[in-house]
Amino acid sequence: MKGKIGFEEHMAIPETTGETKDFAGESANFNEFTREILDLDETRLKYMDQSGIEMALLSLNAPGVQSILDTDEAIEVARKGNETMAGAVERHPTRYCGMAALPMQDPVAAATELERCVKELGFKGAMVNGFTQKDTPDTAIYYDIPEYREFWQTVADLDVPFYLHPRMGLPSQSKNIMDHPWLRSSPWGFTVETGTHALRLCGSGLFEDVKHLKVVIGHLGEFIPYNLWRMDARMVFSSRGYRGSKPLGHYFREHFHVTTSGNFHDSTFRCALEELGKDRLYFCSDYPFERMEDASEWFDNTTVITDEERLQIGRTNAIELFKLDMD
Ligand code: GRE
Ligand code: ZN
Repeated sequence: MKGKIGFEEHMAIPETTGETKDFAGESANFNEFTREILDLDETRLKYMDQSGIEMALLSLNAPGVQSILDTDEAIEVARKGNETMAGAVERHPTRYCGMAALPMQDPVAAATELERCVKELGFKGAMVNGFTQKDTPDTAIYYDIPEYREFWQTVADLDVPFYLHPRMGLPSQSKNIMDHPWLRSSPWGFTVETGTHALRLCGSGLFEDVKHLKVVIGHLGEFIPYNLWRMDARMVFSSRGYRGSKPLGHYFREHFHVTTSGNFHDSTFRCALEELGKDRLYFCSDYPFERMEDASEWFDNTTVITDEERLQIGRTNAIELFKLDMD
């Protein structure tokens, strides 16, 4: 399919390539990977052309800004990442848009940077890589806490989607899997971490305090669609600490949007589609952690959807969600 739009399409700046090394080093040639994630011109555009991706909404790699302990440095790195994206958008306005990196260490600074990115740079949303560390390494701040309500109000006022992207959990929070490092990483831990954060948002009353928020998660919903029925069923008996006035599934269906990033598989897709409906699903690749070609080869050919639905999930849903100036 030509004309696809992807919005979990990562880039990096030299300041943020370091922590990605551990992941790329597991499988790929790190030098080649680094070249790909830093490149915003020929190579990336060539892969996009080859796989029928017309437009990529760029985002800074994980954990990126979220693992920087010093708040001033986080503000500076987010800004530099965003300026680098803005430069690429300027060079290739029909191929790229920006998703803001945000210094969540300081919710006011994060809101200010988002507003700057949307209003001055024309960015279409934000991508944040999970909880933030701050001041000391063993900190994990999640955004359901009251200190972030005003930040969320800014997101809602700007009316842009907020993409909650994975990162690895802290060692102190992963004691039960410390002797199995792969369980902390992308095969499992990323999803558990991000799914948990998404559920914290749902269960915190956030979506009642701040109306009209749109949150995006990738990897076909970080396990949540598969388990949504059971969670609501069990919470009839066990909902201590839950602060929503409606069932979990209500908030998830109302406020969350789900992408195919890094999860190119029919039966998982079928489940997400059945639970959420075609209006809530979107194509994304997760380049360069995945190959655009693999994402597209699967998406373009899966028989789970009709060609009409392919166009919707691969393109028009994203145009609507991000209010892109495209047909
Ligand atoms: C990602 O950003 O999506 C990612 C990583 C590391 C490994 C796999 C992966 O940051 O998908
Ligand atoms: Zn990703």
